Amino acid sequence: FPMGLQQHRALPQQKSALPMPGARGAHPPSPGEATIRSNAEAERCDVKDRELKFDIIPNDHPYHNAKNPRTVGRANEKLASAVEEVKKDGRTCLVVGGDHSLAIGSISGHAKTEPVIWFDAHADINTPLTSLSGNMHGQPVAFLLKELKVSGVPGFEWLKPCLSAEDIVYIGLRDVDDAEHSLMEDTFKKKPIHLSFDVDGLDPPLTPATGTPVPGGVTLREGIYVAEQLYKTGLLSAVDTVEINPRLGKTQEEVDSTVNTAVSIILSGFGKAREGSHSCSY
Ligand code: Z70
Ligand code: MN
Ligand code: MN
Ligand code: MN
Repeated sequence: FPMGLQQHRALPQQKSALPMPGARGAHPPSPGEATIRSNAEAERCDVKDRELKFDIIPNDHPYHNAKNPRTVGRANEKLASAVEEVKKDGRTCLVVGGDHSLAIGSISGHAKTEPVIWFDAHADINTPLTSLSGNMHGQPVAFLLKELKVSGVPGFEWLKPCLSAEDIVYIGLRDVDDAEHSLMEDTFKKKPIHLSFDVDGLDPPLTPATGTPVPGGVTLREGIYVAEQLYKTGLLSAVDTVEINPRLGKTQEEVDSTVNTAVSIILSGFGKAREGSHSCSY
């Protein structure tokens, strides 16, 4: 978070660029683009806008269950070059789509392939063979992963998969197809997790007996949620809980609340569910 703040202060120097793949390639800029630009400029971002125009390829027959492969493939080829240019220009690249199939070009163009955070309800890891909808926006991760070796798709002759399974982290998944689930099990090796939990990450009133409290921390509910979810992975294999210092409590109450907070976090990490430890009968 401090880094975020610093970045905010540094905004006057910040350059960004928008290779806008407006599906219709319309000029002048759409109201959405104008809104983004004016807001970004009000924050003193130096905005350099690029508008990409895409061709609709006629007779773009499906490749297995991938619809419009040539149109989507060529569009992504253009987008990849645009993103590459933006990065060469030393800018932070913002792409405003479009559907999620544009990540194929955007991530490919980002070249050295930095780790990717895939924030989505969906895993988007269907292949042209497994997709039930045929929608390309449900497939970009499969196209990008070296492990899945998607190839032979017309329109994507230019594409070299650039992501390894360990480069991608999903956040928000809650609608994963059966085939996607199997693909993910095969692709993402499950590794043991080590949780190193400093109680000063929590909001100070929860753990007053700690050395360096900082306002604005995580709530107890959020802290417990993290530990519960890690327990549920079945992969939590070591836990540190640190910076609990009863000698720093000004009152017995402060000591107790600190200890109780730490205990709730620990127990959640070891499988205590908030609704109690009843066995499930429904
Ligand atoms: C489904 C499919 C999806 C976004 C829906 C849904 C995928 N798994 N992705 N909306 N962005 O069609 O492959
Ligand atoms: Mn998506
Ligand atoms: Mn989605
Ligand atoms: Mn600390």
